[in-house]
Amino acid sequence: MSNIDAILKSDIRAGARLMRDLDDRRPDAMQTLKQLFPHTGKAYIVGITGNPGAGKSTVVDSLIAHYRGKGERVGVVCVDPTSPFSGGAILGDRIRMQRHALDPDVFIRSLATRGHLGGLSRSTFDVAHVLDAMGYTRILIETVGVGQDEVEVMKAAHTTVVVTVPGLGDDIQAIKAGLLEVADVLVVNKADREGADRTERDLMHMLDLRTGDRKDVEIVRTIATRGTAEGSGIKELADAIEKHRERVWTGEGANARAVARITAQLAELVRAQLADRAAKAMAQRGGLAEIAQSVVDRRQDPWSIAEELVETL
Ligand SMILES: Nc1nc2c(ncn2[C@@H]2O[C@H](COP(=O)(O)OP(=O)(O)OP(=O)(O)O)[C@@H](O)[C@H]2O)c(=O)[nH]1
Ligand SMILES: [Mg+2]
Repeated sequence: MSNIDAILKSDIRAGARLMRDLDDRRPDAMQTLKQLFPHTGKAYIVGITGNPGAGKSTVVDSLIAHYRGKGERVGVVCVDPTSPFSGGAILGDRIRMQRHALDPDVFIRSLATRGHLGGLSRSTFDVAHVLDAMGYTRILIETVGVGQDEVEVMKAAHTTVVVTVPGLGDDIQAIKAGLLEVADVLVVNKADREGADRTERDLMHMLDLRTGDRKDVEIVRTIATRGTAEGSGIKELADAIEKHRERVWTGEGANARAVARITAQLAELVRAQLADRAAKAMAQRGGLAEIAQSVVDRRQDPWSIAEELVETL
């Protein structure tokens, strides 16, 4: 059986191997990915982002249970860009989702920043396509929403869920700045804690300030630690995601939205490839330290050097 066939038949080992090889940017892996592309496009991708510790992994874990209950096959990408020593956090994500580890219809893949410099969203994009080709019809991407990189990662998603918690206070302002802009569904998790009302009101107020289609955002309260049990809010969250899907990804306007999404992804791929080339070119000339010295000594100006370096690409 060829590698392509194995992946289309959802062979776990073949899928995991391809993802590893893609990490290493192996040309044969890239070739396989390209050949898989015609077999993709069936998965619905949900991004889950929010503050560190908001309960994203717990929400993901409960959503996995929900979708499995409906017979869907679920792929998960956990992105942990915050820490270069990411073993801990990724381990935490894994432990939180461990009850699904033995389910062959759940595939969990973790991505760390290491080896993905500037290319985190590209790696997420690649992995999502492999999962899609493997027949995982529901893909969940978890990422901490702290920087631009993570916002870029969310461009791979059809629906973006932003997870907040009660009592963040000023942090709500931080959410407002970046994350609220990308939210299609807002979650107030840890609703078993005090202050969920207030948080919901604050969020609603912020949403009121938004314009156009970005206004149409549902707020859902969850207690993710209760799994799919009645009152956990997970079913309501899944419903809100489906509503967004219907509103945006079916009927009129869906194609324009798809074109906009791919346009953003293409731009990101081009940026990532150029960054790769630049990194290689700089490594070949033994880094920039020597040239930097000439700038320190005012023998050369930094703009000309940057231009020259780009010319060599
Ligand atoms: N009380 C309460 N605790 C929760 C709830 N959901 C998650 N937690 C707890 O919050 C802590 C963090 O949960 P995670 O799911 O790891 O949060 P996260 O956002 O994935 O964290 P990072 O990936 O490290 O940013 C854990 O101790 C969870 O058990 C909830 O609904 N209520
Ligand atoms: Mg997590």
